[in-house]
Amino acid sequence: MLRRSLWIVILALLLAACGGGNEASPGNEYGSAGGEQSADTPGGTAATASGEVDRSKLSAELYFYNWSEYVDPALLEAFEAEYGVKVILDTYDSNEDMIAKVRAGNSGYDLVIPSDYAVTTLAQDGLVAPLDKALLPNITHLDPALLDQYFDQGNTYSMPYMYGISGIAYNAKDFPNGIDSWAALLDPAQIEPFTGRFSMLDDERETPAAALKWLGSSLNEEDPAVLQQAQDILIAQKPFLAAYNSSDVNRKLASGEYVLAHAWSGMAMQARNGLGEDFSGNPDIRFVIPKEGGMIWMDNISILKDSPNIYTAHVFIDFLMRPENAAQNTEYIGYLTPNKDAVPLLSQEVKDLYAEGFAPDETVRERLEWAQRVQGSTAFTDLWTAVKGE
Ligand code: SPD
Repeated sequence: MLRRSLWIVILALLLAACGGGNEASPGNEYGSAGGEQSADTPGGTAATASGEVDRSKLSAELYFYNWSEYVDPALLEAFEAEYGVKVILDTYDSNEDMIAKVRAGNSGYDLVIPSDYAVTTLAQDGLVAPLDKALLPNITHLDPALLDQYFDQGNTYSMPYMYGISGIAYNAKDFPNGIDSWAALLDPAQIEPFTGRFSMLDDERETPAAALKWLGSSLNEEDPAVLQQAQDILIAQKPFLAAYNSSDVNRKLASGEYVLAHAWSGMAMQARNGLGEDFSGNPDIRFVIPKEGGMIWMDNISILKDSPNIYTAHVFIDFLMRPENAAQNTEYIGYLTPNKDAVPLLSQEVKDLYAEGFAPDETVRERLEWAQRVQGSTAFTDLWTAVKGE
């Protein structure tokens, strides 16, 4: 009897030793067996609703594919310091570039940040993994009004990361009377004096949206005749344009190289305030949503279906949703946080800039529109290809 118990103890010790200790195992957080497991079947004690993390299941690395200049690097360091997981960041500047990379397969990324309509695309194409809400207890800090949106009802595949608006950033020294219309960027008579000193976003939904709004249309308009007009406007603008640019508009506005730009609100905020130790801001930068209206959008964090690190990816998302981390990130990148408990933690400086126009007030909200995606339609891709190829 005694001998049998001893064998059971020895067997248990051997099994525990084979199961591995608390060290992270590169490439696959579930150990050396190599098989992919979903967060729904985590194969052991999961992170619980109390926020406990099972460190034995963490991977050594996490590959994060994000928009450029869209996360405070100090937060990635803090995550590594707390959990021993190195976050490797790679960046893109448009949803379409990100989707193309992910669609090609074997991207190697665990996490991506698709905007609203791009979440739907990734979900419909089966490229993102369903989220395990039990591993995301900090979801309680998110503003319920920003959950359950049209592009991912039930937040099956995505958690809100940041949201923002698309309008015009400009230098008040060059435009002392301000700007109130897309004509400032699209009317040849108005842009001719600023030839080579302004940019438009390099984005197949954003830039047609500016032209459509100037025409008085919805930014989701797909009537071929209206789209042709928008295309003509953008082609007529090209000789005056410095560039289509979605990457370093912040720096170029801050330095004075651009006097005017089609910009995302946070990018304009960075031009005004600077970005960490990367560059200093310019106090003359302003941001406006033209009277004809503009886009409101939300970027979301999703886990790729073929991620080998699904558990660790959940831990990272939950870490970003801690109010203090969401506030730190928002302070750094200047967009708008969907984290209601982070808002009171923001500095007065950021709140003042929001009030000055870098965030929409009630009146501005009324002229904002979300981008919808018509499944199977290539209307905007076709328009953009024609404009860029001209
Ligand atoms: N540099 C980070 C920019 C993030 C902007 N994403 C918004 C896209 C909306 N169409």
